[in-house]
Amino acid sequence: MKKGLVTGVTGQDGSYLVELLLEKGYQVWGIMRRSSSFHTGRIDHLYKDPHEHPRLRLVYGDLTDGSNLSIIINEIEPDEVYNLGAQSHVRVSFDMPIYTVDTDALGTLRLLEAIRSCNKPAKFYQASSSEMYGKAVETPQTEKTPFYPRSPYGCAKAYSFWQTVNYREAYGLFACNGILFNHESPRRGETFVTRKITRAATRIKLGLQDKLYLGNLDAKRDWGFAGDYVEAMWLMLQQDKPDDYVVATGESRSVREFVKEVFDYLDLDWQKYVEIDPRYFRPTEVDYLEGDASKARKVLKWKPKVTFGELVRMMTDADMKIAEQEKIIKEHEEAK
Ligand code: NAP
Ligand code: G4F
Repeated sequence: MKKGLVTGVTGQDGSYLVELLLEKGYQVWGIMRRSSSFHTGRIDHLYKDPHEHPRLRLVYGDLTDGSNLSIIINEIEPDEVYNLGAQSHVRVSFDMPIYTVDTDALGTLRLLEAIRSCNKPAKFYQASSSEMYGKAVETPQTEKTPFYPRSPYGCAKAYSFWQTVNYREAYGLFACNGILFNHESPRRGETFVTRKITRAATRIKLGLQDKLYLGNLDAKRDWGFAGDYVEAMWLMLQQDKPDDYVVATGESRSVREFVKEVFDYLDLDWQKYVEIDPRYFRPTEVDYLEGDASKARKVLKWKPKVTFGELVRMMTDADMKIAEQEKIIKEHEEAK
């Protein structure tokens, strides 16, 4: 039975990837940070019943703690390591640059060192990001497009990208970068713009909220579905040779278009509810991302399945269910 180890297991992608690896018959270990509150909501359905999923184990660890990563890797001797753990919020990386670099850049290096010094070095997947293209020098972006990162997060990811390439070339590690463009889902963190919009719009529809405050509506992103993208991660590690791949839909839309699509779906006029709050502007913005995933299509035989419209409806429907529950609780409390 193949052994997979996933950092960032409690995050959006971690939860979809673990589902995929379990489906494929892997024994899976997830590295989880210690927290003072529960943060396993995205994977509770996978590990709460150990009889149903005896092949998922969670261990405590942190990308800032190299000795802990070495111990975990040496004990488990995984076949495949997926490094999804990160301080993944671009705006927050301006507030916490040192922590972001420690986790997202040095954390990758710590993991690569732990793998290199293991008796049986695992195949390695690095969660690289389209944020590395930043002030993009060409459109669409491919594996050959030079990087121009625009945030501490983007710089940290560019560092990890090159360390991954260098460990492949210097030590012969089977190490791959997935350069993933934005991917969303009902499990997306609520402070990323898509989920912020679907949460707010559904609450507005049910009278639970009056306004939605956003930053730059002109930024354009290539948005896909997270469930599709984790399949590309897995495929990269099943190839004969390690390599780097762009994973994207090839379609780009502005934040304004995403807002309109969601509000239209709910039969609401977005202009009545959306206001601009400069707090959400970034010191340097990434204006326009659009990926060319031709290489992934050709070599991995991967393509996205969920369309933009389907993604919007999937997220809005899921958040409507949450808003309905919130409304019931509110009415119950008001009746007391
Ligand atoms: P996410 O939902 O924010 O999940 C991040 C995960 O990393 C969480 O499990 C988090 O744990 C964990 N983590 C944070 N700091 C850590 C640390 N110091 N040590 C160990 N774990 C830590 O992010 P995502 O959307 O799933 O993204 C997965 C990866 O892909 C990230 O590396 C992200 O940068 C990258 N990426 C994402 C996208 C996208 O559009 N989603 C695109 C390109 C690349 P807690 O639950 O404890 O916070
Ligand atoms: O949803 P976002 O915060 O995602 P961003 O910055 O593109 O980063 C995400 O995708 C990257 C891949 O390219 C990942 F590597 C990264 O980990 C993360 O998953 O913001 C998208 C756009 C930005 O241009 C931002 O300025 O939306 C704009 N925006 C406008 N108003 C807002 C808001 N973003 C957020 N988070 N909140 C707002 O109120």
